[in-house]
Amino acid sequence: MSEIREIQVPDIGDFKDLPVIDVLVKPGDTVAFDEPLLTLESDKASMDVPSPAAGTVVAISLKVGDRVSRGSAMLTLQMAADSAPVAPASSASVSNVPAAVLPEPATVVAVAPAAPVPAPVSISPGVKPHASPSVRAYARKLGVDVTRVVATGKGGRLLREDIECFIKDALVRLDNPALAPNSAAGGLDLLPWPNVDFAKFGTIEKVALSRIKKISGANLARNWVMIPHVTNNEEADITGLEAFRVQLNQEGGKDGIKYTLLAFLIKAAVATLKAFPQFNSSLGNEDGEPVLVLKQYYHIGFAADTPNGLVVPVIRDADQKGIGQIAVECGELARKARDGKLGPADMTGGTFTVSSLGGIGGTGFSPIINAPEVAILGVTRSQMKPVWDGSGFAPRLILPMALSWDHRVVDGAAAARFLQHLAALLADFRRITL
Ligand code: CAO
Repeated sequence: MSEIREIQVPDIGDFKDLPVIDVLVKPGDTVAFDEPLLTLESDKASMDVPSPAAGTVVAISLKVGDRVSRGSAMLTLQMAADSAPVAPASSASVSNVPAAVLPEPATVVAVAPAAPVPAPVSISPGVKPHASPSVRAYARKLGVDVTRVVATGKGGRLLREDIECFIKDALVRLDNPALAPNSAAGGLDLLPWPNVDFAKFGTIEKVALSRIKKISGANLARNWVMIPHVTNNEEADITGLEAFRVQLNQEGGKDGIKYTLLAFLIKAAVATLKAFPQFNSSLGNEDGEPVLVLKQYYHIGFAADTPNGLVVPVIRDADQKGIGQIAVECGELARKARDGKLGPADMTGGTFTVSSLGGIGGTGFSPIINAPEVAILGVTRSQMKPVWDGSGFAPRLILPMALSWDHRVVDGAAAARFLQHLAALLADFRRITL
């Protein structure tokens, strides 16, 4: 018989004694890895606590209204036979499961191919979504009609942050007539999303979106609609860099580090951001006036593909780290991302993002900016190409690069110079020391 384990509240940042506002499972329910088990509420947000493993709920250890902190017992779970162990097995039949760390909702990935991204959730006008009493009270207090709010919680439940998103969105629309519906200034007076019964046309299967996909979908849709994106393309000759990287890896070295192209890209991006500070900024607001917040730190996010969706872990202070250390940290963070173990601190504070599809393929794409950043670099697979050197064609390894940037902050000439600078660094990495 499979093992029964006690599941505890994971790392919830600095929060303590948070009230349980909803218990989403009951004894006998089967749960999948990452499926929300209960909802906690802080003064700032409500958060779903995901299951760290797949299995069947044996017993619930708490009820709505109880207060919990990291390590509080939530429930006991009979582990699914094929469930990956979430903790070193204890000799007892009931053991503690250490915290899987909750990703911070607002900072989960905001990059994707540039094809229009359908919102992963929908509003049914006039239909009241399921919401806890405290969320309803919160909506009433702020005068929000819950039937107009996009619910992103499990099973279409309305969360406190859905109300906040709705209000922020309304405020932005007030400030920006072009986004207001029915605006004389040409607003986004969109048709409702088509509600099609696909089963009429053939066999279908419905699959629930992962929590990460729901959150990232909402972020992507907002970023795509609200940021005036432009994408510039450039090619970098990385023949010498790739030879150097391969040589470093063949030497093996005492440290056994795998030097990745991504690590070199991050280092070169930092040097380029230093030369073009407006790309390392965010749009802010000071007394109602827009301001540009230029950051003097270089925290570089990188898009990581995981079974549950895209996330963007952040390499902090990349300017102060060597390429070896960046490569090691990228490897560790990518592993944590795939295991669903990234914590809020791993994903916050990014100032610029690199999205590398090179290991997979492609000749180009337009990444969506990871707001509140103002630019993102996308790279695809490098290829040997014949390049005219003045007297003949020489085989050179060419890396396609795409830079998406926010036209409220940057303009096309600056973006072209940024990419030229980056391409020159990648073509001759010695320039990085200048
Ligand atoms: N061109 C050619 N080959 C490349 C390359 C490029 N631009 N970048 C990487 N490669 C090769 C590497 O040389 C390596 O090959 P070897 O194993 O033979 O050495 C292989 O691809 C894997 O590379 P890697 O170990 O360096 O990993 P990575 O840096 O390519 O990827 C990570 C790491 C986390 C970026 C990746 O796992 C990932 O998640 N990528 C997807 C990101 C994504 O989805 N972005 C799109 C967001 S928009 O929806």
